[in-house]
Formats: sequence, structure tokens, C-alpha cells
Amino acid sequence: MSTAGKVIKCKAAVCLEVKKPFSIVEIEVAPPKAHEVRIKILATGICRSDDHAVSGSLYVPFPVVLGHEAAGVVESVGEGVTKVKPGDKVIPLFVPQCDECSACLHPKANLCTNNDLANTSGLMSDGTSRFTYNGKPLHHFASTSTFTEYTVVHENSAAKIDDAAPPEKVCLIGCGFSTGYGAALKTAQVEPGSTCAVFGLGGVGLSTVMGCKAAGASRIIGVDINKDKFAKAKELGVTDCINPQDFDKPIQDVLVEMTKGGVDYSFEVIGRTETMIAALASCQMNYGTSVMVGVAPSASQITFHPMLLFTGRTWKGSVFGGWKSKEAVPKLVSDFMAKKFTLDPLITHTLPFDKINEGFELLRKGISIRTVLLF
Ligand code: PAD
Ligand code: ZN
Repeated sequence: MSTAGKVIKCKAAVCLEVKKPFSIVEIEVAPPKAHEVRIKILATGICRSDDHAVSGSLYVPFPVVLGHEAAGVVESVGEGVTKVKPGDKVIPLFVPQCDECSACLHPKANLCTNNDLANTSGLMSDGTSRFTYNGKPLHHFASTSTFTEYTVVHENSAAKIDDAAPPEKVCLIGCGFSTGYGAALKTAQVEPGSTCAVFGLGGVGLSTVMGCKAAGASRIIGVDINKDKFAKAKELGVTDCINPQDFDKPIQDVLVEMTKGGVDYSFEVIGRTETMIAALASCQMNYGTSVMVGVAPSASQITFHPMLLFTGRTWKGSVFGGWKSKEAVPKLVSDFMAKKFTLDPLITHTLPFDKINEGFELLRKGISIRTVLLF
């Protein structure tokens, strides 16, 4: 029996309050309105950004359905939807692509102005929610909300992908992999033979390493305070691993010494203001480029010595790896299917959706790279 046009009751992991575990409850998901798509989620990864939202470090309105790294199948579409149809395999996009705003129209930009990341409303574009729990609305998250069996997104936040793509793997293309890989290839545009430093060797940092390697970097230095991350980092292309806790001087000084003047490209893939400054100071003072990928706490500010930039360094940020989401995601999925890169090393754990709290504990304890939850 078709569910199109009807409210769907389904299981979701809801964050009722900040800093509290997820509650697995039954919610109601309204049908998609005009230009919206209702998606049955098949697999969703756990990203540190979700945990930043749980901890309150990243501001989001509660109660909320988090999750933004997923793959699923279109269940039904609202009026006027032309790009996808029921049955299509899709990846929800936390950076939409409307193809009309100034960012979408600019060849160098990817952060569509219709994103819900900066001034988080947690609502659909008409200012309402499609989720209800106990008669009250729940907030959406990052235009996606994937910790639920069914979600509703704007059609600009869904990319149709190859029907044969395995959802339990390509869900990572919805965030972690694409973010890190693109930070190196698109945002920094790492050149062959260059030297890179990647601060933070989690799912996104390791994807950055993969991007640096794909770009032909000859030296990739991995920086992490968790030594357990080093073996996999080396497997993926890191040439030297260093732990800031092993030195009695700032890590930027260590990197500048190791590279006789600083790296060509550095990436902060942790989300801390101190390591953002350290990464900036680690790159060559004339021509080095440092890319901020980690999400710093919403309330944080950075103070830094102007000389760090005055000498010529470039400091950039990168959201979703600089990719224009709707057009890049299907291509990245095709590249994965053509074995141009692998996602297996990033997926250390697979758990049933109900074990979401366990999945977050694995991340917090530094045990997992990516946990994929299956429905
Ligand atoms: P993760 O927690 O798996 O990895 C972070 C890594 O940093 C871990 O291996 C930690 O051990 C390490 N680390 C922590 N503190 C330090 C320190 N002081 N010095 C060195 N290493 C340290 O997270 P992730 O890979 O899922 O995400 C990384 C960041 O990227 C996080 O802030 C997340 O919110 C952000 C992100 N940004 C985007 C984007 O579009 N820019 C997308 C997805 C995630
Ligand atoms: Zn993410």
C-alpha cells in the first residue's frame, strides 16, 4: 500500500535536550510539501558535527532529529519536484544546491545561500517542521535529519545517485569523505610533490589525507593526540605521524623544523581554535595555505598575530570540501563505483540503528573512525 500523501509513523533517534543521549522513539513524518522529497533512509554515518550538536558546541535548536551523512530511497515527492522520483536512490545534502543564488551561480562558490548551517532555523523553507513527536514539532538539522527511518528534505538537498551504489558505504559521500577529499583537491588544490600536514585523523581528516595523496603530495604529515589513529593514517598515505603531546614545544615549531620552513598546505580537521592557529602557523610563511575544515564551537573567537598572514600565508575555510553538492555527489558516487577510491578503511563499525548511542560512545572514546548505522 502506498504511503504517498500520508503521514508516516516511524522510528527516529531524537535529541530531546542538549548533552542527553538519543531517545529512540516513534515520530510522525508529514508528507513532502511542494518542492520537497520524503526519503526512506537506508544507512547513516555518525560524524563529529552531529556530536558537536549533541554537546551544544555547535548551536542547534532542540528538540531535534540530527544526522546528515546518509543514503536512502525516495519514498514520495511533493508538487513540482522534477529532479527525483519515488524509488530513486539519493544522498541527502547538508549543503543544498539551488542553482539560483549568488553562490550557486558563481563558479568558485559552493555554499548555497539557502543552507541551514549559519543561522540555524531547524525548519523547512516555509518555516515549519515535517516531524512531530508527542504532538509537538521537532527541529530538522542541516537540511537533512537522517537519524530517522524517514526524513523530508528540499529537492535542492537531494542528489540522485547510481541505483547500484551500496548505501552502507556511499553514505559517507554525504559528508565525511567528500568534505575531507574536497578540502585537499578543491579548496586547497594541493599540487603534485607538495608537503601537507593534516591535523586530526578522524573520518574527515583521513579523507583529507586521501585527497592529498590523490593530488600527488609527496609528504603528508598526520597530527593527532590519539596514537591509535596512526596505523590507518599510514595505510592511507600519511608519511609521518606526530603527537603534539610528545614535544615540549608548540607543534607548529615542530612542523616548521621538520619541513625546513613550513608545509605547503595544512588542514585543521579537529574543530578547535588553538589547532586552527597551529595549523596556520605550520604552513610556509610566504606561500603556505591553511584550510579550516573542523567546526569550531559556535561561541568561539580567534585571536592571532597579524604577522601570521602579513607575510603571505593564505587562510581558507572549506564546507563540504568546496564541492557544489548536487552536481558533485553523483560523480563522486560514480568514481567510487569505478574504484577510483575506497571507503572501506573509513568504516570501522556498522551497527543497527537502535545502537546509535553506542556508536556515539565509540566516536567519543576515539575508538571508531566512522560508524554506519543500518535501518
Ligand atoms: P573525529 O572526532 O573523528 O576526528 C577528530 C580527530 O582529531 C580525532 O582523531 C582526535 O583524536 C583528534 N584530535 C582531537 N583533539 C586534538 C588536538 N588537540 N590535537 C590533535 N588532534 C586532536 O571527527 P571527524 O573527522 O568526524 O570531524 C572532524 C572535524 O571536521 C569536526 O570538527 C567536524 O565537525 C568537522 C566537519 N566539518 C565539515 C565541513 O563541511 N567543514 C564536515 C564534516 C565535519
Ligand atoms: Zn558531517
